[in-house]
Amino acid sequence: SAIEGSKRLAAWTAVDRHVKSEHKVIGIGSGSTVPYVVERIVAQGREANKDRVFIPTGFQSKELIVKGNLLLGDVDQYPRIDVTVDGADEVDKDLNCIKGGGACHLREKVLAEAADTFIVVADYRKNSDILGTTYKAGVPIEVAPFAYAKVLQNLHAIGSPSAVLRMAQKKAGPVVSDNGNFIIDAPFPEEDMQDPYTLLTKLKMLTGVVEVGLFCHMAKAAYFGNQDGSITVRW
Ligand code: DER
Repeated sequence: SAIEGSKRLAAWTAVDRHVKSEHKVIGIGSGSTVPYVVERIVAQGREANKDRVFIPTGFQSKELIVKGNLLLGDVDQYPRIDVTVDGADEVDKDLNCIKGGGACHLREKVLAEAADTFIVVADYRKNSDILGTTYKAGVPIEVAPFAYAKVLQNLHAIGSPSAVLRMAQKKAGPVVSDNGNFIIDAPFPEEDMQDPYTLLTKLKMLTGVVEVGLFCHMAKAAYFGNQDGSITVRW
């Protein structure tokens, strides 16, 4: 499909440009675009990958690394990462991202911050001016299960009356992250989404919030595959 092709184009272009032979510790994100990232890294060959280590951002990410016969590493052992490549749910004109559609944004943000270079790869649906234009489910917020009702109450009071606990599709009850926490999806009006950093600081202060799916001032570049087979790069 055009969307899969655009994901692959974004991923392959980003890997070709940013995962070079001198890069040895590589953070691998989560979602449906990063499989093309791993595919392209594997295609660099055994020689290029033999002295590299790959750090996952969750169970799905770990499986990609293992299935790619790449060496799995832990962020405890490799706190400094050369480059992290990850997807996003939406990217604005200043490269701020909504992330967490896959409920993986806590570990993703740790590896994005730990990397010298953090690169976002996405299909054309994610390329926006203002966050919230295309990704309408709201800001993903990872919360301690004990506190979720209180966080929901506070979100309703500070401008997200439609904030909801993310319920699982193929499991009774809420989505549970790889860290054993719940996810709340909190839609905010456009004026809040125009200043994602201010919103991020407000949300992080809510007691019980573990991490917020707003990645501000973190991405060095974003690669978007377009419907017509071209590529858009923003930095
Ligand atoms: O949860 C995330 O942030 C993931 O990176 C994910 O949302 C990316 O989306 P994708 O499946 O469209 O790559």
